[in-house]
Amino acid sequence: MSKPLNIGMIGYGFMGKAHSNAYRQAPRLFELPYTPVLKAVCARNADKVKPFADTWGYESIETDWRKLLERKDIDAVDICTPNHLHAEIAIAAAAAGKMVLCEKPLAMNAAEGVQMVQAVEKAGVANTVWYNYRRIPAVSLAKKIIDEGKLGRIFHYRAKFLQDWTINPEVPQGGAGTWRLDVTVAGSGVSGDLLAHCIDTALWLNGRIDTVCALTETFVKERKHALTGQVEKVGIDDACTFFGRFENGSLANFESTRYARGHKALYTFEINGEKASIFWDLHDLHRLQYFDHRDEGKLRGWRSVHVSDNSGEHPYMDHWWVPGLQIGYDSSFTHQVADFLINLGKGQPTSPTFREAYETQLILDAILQSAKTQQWVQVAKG
Ligand code: SOE
Repeated sequence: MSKPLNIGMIGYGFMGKAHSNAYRQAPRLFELPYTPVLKAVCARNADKVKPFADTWGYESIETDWRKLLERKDIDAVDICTPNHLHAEIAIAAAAAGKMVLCEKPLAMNAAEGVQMVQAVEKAGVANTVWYNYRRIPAVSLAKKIIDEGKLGRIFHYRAKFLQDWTINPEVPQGGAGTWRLDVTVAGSGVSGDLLAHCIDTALWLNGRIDTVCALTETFVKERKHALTGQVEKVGIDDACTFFGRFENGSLANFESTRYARGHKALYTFEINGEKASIFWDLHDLHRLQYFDHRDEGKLRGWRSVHVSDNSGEHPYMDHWWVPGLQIGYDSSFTHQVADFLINLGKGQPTSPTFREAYETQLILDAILQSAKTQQWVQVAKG
């Protein structure tokens, strides 16, 4: 018998929608020891949050997150707010004995991140950070292939996350939808927003990054602030490129920008090993490209694996349709809910935990420090 797990979600933007959809989908597709119950959604504006609650079937609304944390009928708090509120809410939620699921990036910086780790570990509450791309089946398959040793020694890890939605200088900073451009709310620019995903996947697939050397640029130096109406200095990084070295000796080459005209969410990674290479592209997310040097010479070439086999060979796909029919971006969140609840049933953590996501914060801090000082920086040990 599946037991109810009462969710209290804070925030209702793009991620609120993605997570709510996942809570609805997961128990219908997976056999779970707990069933998410959408108890309450919280946001400051009741008029705005009420239609959201009705659409997704939340039983109630709150307009003060502290009230939500006081409620005895909430088991798990899902933080979908802008980044500057993650730490305060997560620390209070853990102290109130709630499980915490936090949107990425974990925190504004590593100093905040470590306090969040300490809070959930002290309280002994289940926790996870929504680095959803790990759970795209093709990416999960990449992990399986690497862990099986198919690539052999890894030489290169190359990742990019390219967008183009802030090229227009008229795009404001601050406010709903554009808070990602306000450094006091987002903490950083593309590094915390986009590179954070690339780093999380890389840590999972290829291990710890030891040293980094980064370059950042803010192409539009001033923007109108949506809340104050004033033209203000822009404090975020619009673009960030970094090199580095993984602990396993392989070289890191990462780039993210919101100024790559024509690219909306081009997240790609390529890993080159001694025996084989893999390549993945978010715009073609159900495919994993694989090259194996051990193949017979005359047939050797890149294979495009359509990750849709439902016999158990392809991660998660036995819960979906018949072979050949693909699934999308939204499913990565559904998989995270399913994994979280299955692990909860077994008393096991769900990766990335706050502690694991803190590693990403340490790298982000090192990147920004390197860009500022124009020096190579050793990543602090977590
Ligand atoms: C930014 O545009 C954004 O929505 C990120 O905040 C998400 O984390 C990423 O998955 C897609 O792009």
